[in-house]
Amino acid sequence: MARSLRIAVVSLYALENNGVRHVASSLRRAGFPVTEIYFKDWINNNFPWPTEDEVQALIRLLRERDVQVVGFSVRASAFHRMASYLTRRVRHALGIPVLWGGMHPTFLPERAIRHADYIAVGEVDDAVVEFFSRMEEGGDIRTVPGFWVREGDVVHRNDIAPLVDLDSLPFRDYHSHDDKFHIEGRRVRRGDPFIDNPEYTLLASRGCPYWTCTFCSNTLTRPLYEGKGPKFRVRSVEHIVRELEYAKGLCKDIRVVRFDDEVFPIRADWIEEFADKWPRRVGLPFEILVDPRMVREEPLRRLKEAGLRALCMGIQADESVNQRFYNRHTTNRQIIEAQRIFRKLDIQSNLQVIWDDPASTEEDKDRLFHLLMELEQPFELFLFGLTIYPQTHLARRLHREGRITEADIEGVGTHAFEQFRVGLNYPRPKADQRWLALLVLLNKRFLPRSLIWKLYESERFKRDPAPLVALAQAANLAKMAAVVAEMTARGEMTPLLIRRWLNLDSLVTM
Ligand code: B12
Repeated sequence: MARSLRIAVVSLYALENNGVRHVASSLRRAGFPVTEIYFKDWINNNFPWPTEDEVQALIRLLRERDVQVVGFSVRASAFHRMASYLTRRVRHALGIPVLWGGMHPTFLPERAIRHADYIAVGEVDDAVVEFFSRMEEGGDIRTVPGFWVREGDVVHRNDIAPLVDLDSLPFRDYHSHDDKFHIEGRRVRRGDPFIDNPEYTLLASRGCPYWTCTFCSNTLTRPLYEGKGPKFRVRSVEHIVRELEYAKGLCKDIRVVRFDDEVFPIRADWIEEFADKWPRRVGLPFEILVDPRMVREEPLRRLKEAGLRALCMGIQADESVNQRFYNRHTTNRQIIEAQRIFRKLDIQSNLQVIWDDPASTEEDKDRLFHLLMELEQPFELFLFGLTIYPQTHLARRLHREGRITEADIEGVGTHAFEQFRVGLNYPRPKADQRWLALLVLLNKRFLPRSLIWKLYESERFKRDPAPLVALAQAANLAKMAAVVAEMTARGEMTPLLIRRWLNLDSLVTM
């Protein structure tokens, strides 16, 4: 059924944005004319405030497209201030109502509704169609599940919408061209800005099978969705394979597929079906995320045969910190064993560590260093700075204990913009600079372990880590150059990726 309400959905600093793409697909399927706007892209540790040119370009575009209602996707809380600024500017210039959706309004609805006219709370792939249908037909939008509506000072709050059946969702749309725009600097480019990306990303599931890590948003969505359907949902293999068949016909440069699931689905029968269909019908290398608790040799062998090229696994911290602070019940033994399996199967492992937490003592950091030194080489190491998301157990606990203030929590704070990936230039206590430099050095294949032990034992670097940090910077740059060369050879390096990663002002560790 053709609809006439002209809607725009805006992604903030993300060309991929699943949220925007899913909402746009659902609305298009229901017949609504939708404009997708990708407002700026992200660069690691660098999210510059929008320029006046960019704001004007957004307003102009909305005016030209004669948009009647605009939705901003506020995925991360750090975008809160940008979203409220753009909301004010758009409302002032065009007088149209503004809707916010995404994880931020889901976790902080009371704060978000002060800025937007409407907010979507939770996932709304189906509910968004109901909301806009009622709006177009002049029905009552104040009672649509999944939405809050503000009329002056009065807020109409509705319950969460039922969780959706993932197999019933339309694929994210890669066939529309004319109604997608990317605004960056003075330029507005028409067309899908992500269509020629060599890496195709998708989710095979929603939710998490573990749900307990205190830093993670999933501890919040779990109670939110209580009684609304199965919370950890996995798509059927057939649905995923069909999506890739669809996408391969349109995104001509796909070289690798990355599954962004918190944890790649682990059910044995699902893996069997996947390992059978993926190589036959998709035939692309792929990457996944795993948890140390789920790593088993046999399923990984099947996935390796199907094209699994690399995986990410969160170590996070030493087991004592993981268990007492993050409520994450993994052990160092599991991590060592998992890495042994990755090596045995020859799967590249990208191991992730969270730094800057207030719980790790010098002894914990020392144990983490020893754990990493014990892991079978090679492996890649990705260091992340602990970001405290609002409403999480972690935020509440640290706040209660007086160890942080509101300003340290995302939304007021913007840590995810500054040290999401750890950089060595960021000001930190000397002891931490030494640890980080050692961590950066320890997985570099061109540096022998005996050297790392010597650097670790040196009393000099304990007093003054500056030369060690300089060495780590140099090793990091050499590593980056090697990664870029490797990716270029595989045809996976693009100007987009170079911009996102290799920003000299905000170099991350690798
Ligand atoms: C995959 C992922 C990524 C991928 C995104 C890939 C992609 N193709 O989109 C990458 C790696 C790029 C990424 C980047 C970042 N991410 Co991220 N990401 C996720 C993850 C794991 C899944 C997101 C997802 O795709 N979900 C599926 C989609 C369909 O759901 P959704 O986005 O929630 O959208 C639904 C609703 O929210 C709503 N909705 C969303 N937008 C809109 C807009 C409108 C108008 C409407 C009506 C509805 C609506 O409808 C959608 C359909 O139901 C989540 C964790 C999680 N479980 O959600 C973290 C998560 C969202 N990310 C987070 C963060 C912090 C970031 C970064 C800031 C990190 C960084 N510094 O680089 C960036 C931000 C980039 C950006 N500019 O937005 C945090 C946010 C927490 C917070 N409160 O701030 C989360 C929650 C993870 C966590 N640690 O707990 N991320």
